[in-house]
Amino acid sequence: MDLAKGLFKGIMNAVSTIDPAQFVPSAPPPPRRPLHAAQTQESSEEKQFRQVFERLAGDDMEVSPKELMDILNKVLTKHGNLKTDGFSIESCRSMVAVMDSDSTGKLGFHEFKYLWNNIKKWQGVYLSHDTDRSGLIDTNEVPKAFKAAGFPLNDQLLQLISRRYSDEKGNMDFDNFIGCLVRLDSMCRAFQTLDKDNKGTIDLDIKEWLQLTMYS
Ligand SMILES: [Ca+2]
Ligand SMILES: [Ca+2]
Ligand SMILES: [Ca+2]
Repeated sequence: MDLAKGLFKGIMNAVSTIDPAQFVPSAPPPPRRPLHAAQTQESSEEKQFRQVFERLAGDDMEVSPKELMDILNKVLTKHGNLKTDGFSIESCRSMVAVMDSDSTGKLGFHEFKYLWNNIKKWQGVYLSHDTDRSGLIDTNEVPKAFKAAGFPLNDQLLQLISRRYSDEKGNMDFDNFIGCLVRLDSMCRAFQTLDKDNKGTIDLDIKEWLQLTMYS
């Protein structure tokens, strides 16, 4: 019990010096529109992406964690400059959970497109901040990489994140980097949604807290 208390206190200390106004999570996915209305307004790029999505998603027109894992790992085989042990089903379940805004358990077109665009953007950040070309983001590269991704974190939070997402040498590989940013981005968006008066604090009851933390 004391251990849990100490751990929680440590996390709260690390987090309490954070100014949420500094974070720039990506813009939230667009609100859902009737399908036919959405499709007629699409640009040619969106139409192309929709065709790709339909192939990936299969008959149910949604991307499951397993489908997401297969897609990401297939794409990775074409990028030898990214070190990774591959996306695990557990990290894909987590990414689907935090991106699943309509609670279907899978990713629909807009949810998937939003995730995909973020992954592409953060892949660029990863490559441009792997300054020693090791294929990994090491301890020295982490702060600038997270800042470039829109999250200027303080040292305490960086240490906390490293404990969870880097190996024992302090190296973060590509799947961990993406998994971490997907979660960080969506938690910041959740915070901003809940912080209705923009005061930098939120008020949750146990049910809301568990909804937020257990489906993530
Ligand atoms: Ca599917
Ligand atoms: Ca969904
Ligand atoms: Ca590196």
